[in-house]
Amino acid sequence: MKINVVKNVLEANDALAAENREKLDAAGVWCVNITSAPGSGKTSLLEKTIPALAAKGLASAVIVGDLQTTRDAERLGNLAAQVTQINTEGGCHLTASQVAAALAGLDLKGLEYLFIENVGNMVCPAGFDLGEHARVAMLSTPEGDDKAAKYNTLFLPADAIVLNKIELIEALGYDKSRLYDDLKKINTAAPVFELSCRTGEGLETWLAWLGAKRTR
Ligand SMILES: Nc1nc2c(ncn2[C@@H]2O[C@H](COP(=O)(O)OP(=O)(O)O)[C@@H](O)[C@H]2O)c(=O)[nH]1
Ligand SMILES: [Mg+2]
Repeated sequence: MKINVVKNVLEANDALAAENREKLDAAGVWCVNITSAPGSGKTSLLEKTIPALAAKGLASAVIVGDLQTTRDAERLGNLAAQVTQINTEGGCHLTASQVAAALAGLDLKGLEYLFIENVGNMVCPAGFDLGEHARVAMLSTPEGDDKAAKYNTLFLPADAIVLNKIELIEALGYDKSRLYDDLKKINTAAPVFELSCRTGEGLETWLAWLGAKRTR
């Protein structure tokens, strides 16, 4: 008799994440999981990204994770084709099973992109595959230029890194060379997008990356 043993929580999560990815692949939906500290600008980035994609005829859905409230879903409700809010009620990251439940409630037909805004946290989301095709780790200048080094597990598996609030760089004395020096030791494959959701600077390059990756 063959006995299957699920070794740990992460293994069970990974199996469900693979199912999520298969479902998204079958529907032709490309999924991006955005992680950062609270306040880096994840929702702001989606507020800019989703209408820009819609203007190119590309429809997006969002799954947004927070401990409580539907505030981010309300911010994105009029912009995205579909929005689902997951309240983790204390959980510090989303899991593949929560995303599977959210996917069951989404109509994937006609969607090109699914964005997952993970719970604001630089530690817990790192180990949990949700079934995404790309993982985006976000930083913002007010957090300080040492955060990639301190929270390296978030940046190790990232397919892209976003540095937001770039228009504040001088006022804050943010030293970009410290970030890039740290990233040389953590992740040299991921492109870094310096942008500002406030001024719009740098958003075109980010949008071009989203378009090119999805097509591939
Ligand atoms: N100055 C500045 N503020 C920003 C920028 N992007 C977002 N914010 C502000 O940062 C705060 C947190 O943004 P939010 O999108 O809610 O972050 P989230 O918690 O990561 O989803 C809000 O007050 C935003 O208006 C930016 O590029 N520049
Ligand atoms: Mg948010």
